[in-house]
Amino acid sequence: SSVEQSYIMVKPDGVQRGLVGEIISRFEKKGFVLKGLKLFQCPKDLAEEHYKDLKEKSFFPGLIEYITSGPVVCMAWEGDGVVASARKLIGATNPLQAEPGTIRGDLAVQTGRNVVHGSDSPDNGKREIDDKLITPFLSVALWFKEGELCEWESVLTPWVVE
Ligand code: DAT
Ligand code: MG
Repeated sequence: SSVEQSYIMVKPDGVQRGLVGEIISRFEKKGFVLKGLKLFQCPKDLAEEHYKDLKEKSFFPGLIEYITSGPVVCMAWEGDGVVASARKLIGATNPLQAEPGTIRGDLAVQTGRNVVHGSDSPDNGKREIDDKLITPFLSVALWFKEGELCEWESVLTPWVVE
């Protein structure tokens, strides 16, 4: 797909706390289109690759332990401007600084238990979901395998974008 996609993940605390439906609902209601969805136990090597830019941070071992501590819900959401918009819907990394109305602002209190991930750039969206546009013949995307994404059009799209 050539349209922008964001990798959104309900982290293990969000799954344990029963927030999966609530979090999915916010992206559905906004008008983005779900192209991939699965419950998944993240292995340690994938968690380390996903967060590789943070590997020198003191909190890195705790972050990896947290992300691998239980199942996560992996999602691919598509739409115009979805990456930046999803970051706004999610709110600031520290939930105490996240605005009310955002997912973290409404549902979380601590940076180390901030319930959800969202891609920070369109290129990272591709790296996390579907990187065939970067490397046409070799997919090395992190969270979804070949065949796990659905190519479909929502009948609502013409009512969301003109
Ligand atoms: P974000 O998830 O908002 O993109 P990030 O990419 O800077 O934030 O960090 C990834 C995750 O790492 C973040 O969601 C929670 C954890 N993290 C970041 N900074 C932290 C800190 N100072 N202490 C503990 N965990 C932290
Ligand atoms: Mg980030």
